[in-house]
Amino acid sequence: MEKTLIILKPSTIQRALIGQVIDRFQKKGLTVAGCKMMQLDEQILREHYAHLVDRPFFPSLLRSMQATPVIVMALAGKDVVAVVRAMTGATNSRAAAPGTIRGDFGMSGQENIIHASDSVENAEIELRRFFKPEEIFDYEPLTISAIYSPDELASA
Ligand code: IDP
Ligand code: MG
Repeated sequence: MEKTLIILKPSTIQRALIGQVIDRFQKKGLTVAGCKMMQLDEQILREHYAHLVDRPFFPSLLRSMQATPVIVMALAGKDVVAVVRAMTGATNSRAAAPGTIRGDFGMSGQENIIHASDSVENAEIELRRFFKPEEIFDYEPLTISAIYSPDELASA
């Protein structure tokens, strides 16, 4: 099954929204394949946000992502990378559509609740960045046959 990385950002920890955010993914039918809390350091953030290191807001983003520990999660499901990005919404929470996580829970471009991998290729890289192989689990929940049709499962 395809997997993606999400990070519950420090503002989500501070605002006690962990449960509500995870609840959305579970209700959608996605499987939690990995989950842990960690304190991010500057080195991993410079790697993870390499496309942004030259932007003026980067120092602020670094501080924000280190304000508290974060929760990193691996989610599994058919087409999960695209599904989770759609559920996440636009980067700026004020522009994110209602019904998306950022659209429903945030008011900021920086403090935008979660990170979600933006492509299958990046999901693989990012999962390796934040998890050891043995921290990601391949198991099938008992509900799986009520979530997908047999042909969807066979091609997942
Ligand atoms: P994404 O999280 O929607 O994939 P990216 O462009 O990859 O968006 O940016 C990574 C993170 O950097 C964002 O989630 C947000 O926290 C922060 N960020 C992006 N653009 C801005 C900005 O213009 N101002 C402040 N923070 C920003
Ligand atoms: Mg991004």
